Amino acid sequence: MPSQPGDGRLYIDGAFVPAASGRTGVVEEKATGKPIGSYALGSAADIDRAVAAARAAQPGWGALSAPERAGYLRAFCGYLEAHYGELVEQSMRETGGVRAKAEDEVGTSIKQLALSAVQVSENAGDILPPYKAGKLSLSRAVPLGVLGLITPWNYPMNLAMRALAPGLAFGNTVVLKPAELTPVIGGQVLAAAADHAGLPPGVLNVVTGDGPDAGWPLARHQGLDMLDFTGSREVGLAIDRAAAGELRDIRLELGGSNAFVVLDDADVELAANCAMIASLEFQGQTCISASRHIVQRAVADDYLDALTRRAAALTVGDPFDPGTALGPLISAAQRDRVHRTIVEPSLAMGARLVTGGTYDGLFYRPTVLAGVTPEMPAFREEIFGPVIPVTVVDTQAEAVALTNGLPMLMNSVFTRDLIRGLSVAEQLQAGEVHVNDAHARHGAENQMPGFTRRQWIGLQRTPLNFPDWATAPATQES
Ligand code: TXE
Repeated sequence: MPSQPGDGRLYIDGAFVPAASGRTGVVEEKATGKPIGSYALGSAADIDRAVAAARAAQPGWGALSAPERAGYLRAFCGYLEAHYGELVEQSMRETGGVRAKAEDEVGTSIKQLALSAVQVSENAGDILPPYKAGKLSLSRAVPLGVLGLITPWNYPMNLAMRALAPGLAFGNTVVLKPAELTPVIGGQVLAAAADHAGLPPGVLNVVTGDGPDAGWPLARHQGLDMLDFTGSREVGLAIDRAAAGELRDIRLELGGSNAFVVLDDADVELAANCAMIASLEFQGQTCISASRHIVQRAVADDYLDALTRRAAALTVGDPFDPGTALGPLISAAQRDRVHRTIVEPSLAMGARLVTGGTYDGLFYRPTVLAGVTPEMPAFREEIFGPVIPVTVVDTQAEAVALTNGLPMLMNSVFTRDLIRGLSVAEQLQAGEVHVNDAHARHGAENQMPGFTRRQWIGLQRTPLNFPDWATAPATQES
């Protein structure tokens, strides 16, 4: 039976079905709190059926020829392209992000699918060097089998797609459990696209529901060949601990406290401009957000001034208003986490509020905190909100040591000397470092996981082409 995204059904074995519990939850527009749909509250029984369907479908899907699988992926992609405008607006309502953020999310998902449709025929295997006379040695790439995906609410479609698309391309089948705050754009839409594209039953299954009732049974399911989880450290660690000793293939992308390092020869206006993207894009609710700004004393006052002029000028409000730079936070729980467990305790420990620090409902003003020290939560925690904590250091070596003292995903370094920037980048223990740039998406983070660890360094030589936030605060770079 066909389905409309938002109608509260699961997608299992090629059919749109109610949850075994018969229960549904309400999908809300984040800026207004208005109900905009429903989602099924799946549980262990639904997960069991979905994994069984994916298991049954996998041998047939894995045995298809590369052009056949590519054809399905192109049809899947075609559905997203045909519904691009609606999907962007669905993402804006469900996540609270402004249009540029939603376009980035849906656009990146489309590109990922297009890329995977080509990757279908890559990496098929190798002919190995001959080690024994008279023998031809081959390596043949084979699918892992059934993948379980648990995804978060911040970039719901894109973070599902970066595993879903290459996973399907290489002959795996999938059970997806999207975040309960964004079940339509992160799950039901993908089920509708798969159904429309005519994917064989069981190749993609979508079980919506909350973390403990639907996520945990999927994370622990012994019928999976690989689990891919993107979300909080707490849940990721619980999954990791529970799986210890099981020799299961688990891939976790958790949070971190990313650093934004401003050295004493930096162009502070450029750095402050980039900081608006790095720390405030999507209200700071991005795993690669700059969560702590580490600044050398010689430029600290100028940097703080440049930051504050920009942050204070930004408009917070309805994401559909083109003048809005920051929409609402995702939930009251997230707002309380930012305000009560990060901003307030840091102020009590001696940080100075330079701008912001107030909210109206889910709308949180861009906030700059000065005098932040490494013991404060504003320095230690992944903030996941529109807060810029500034910590002053005397030397470059101190900046590097402080940065490396906490887990992180991505850092930025600002200096007029590119060789110095490269040298500092090499000393930072992050998966990705940008010199004189915000967390520019050069696509590395959306590539398939490989079998080697890679560090990405971006050297920005030419002027950046996004607006100067001092004069054009109303638009947001995607
Ligand atoms: O994450 P959760 P939350 C960080 C960020 C944020 C914090 C909390 O710091 O403030 O996490 O966000 C599912 N077993 N990131 O509470 O709970 C859940 O249903 C199995 C960083 O929303 O980890 C959802 O699908 N699954 C991150 C997914 O896990 C469980 C993005 C993520 O939710 C589960 C999001 C359980 N017991 C938050 N409990 C990033 N790296 O981008 C929940 N889930």
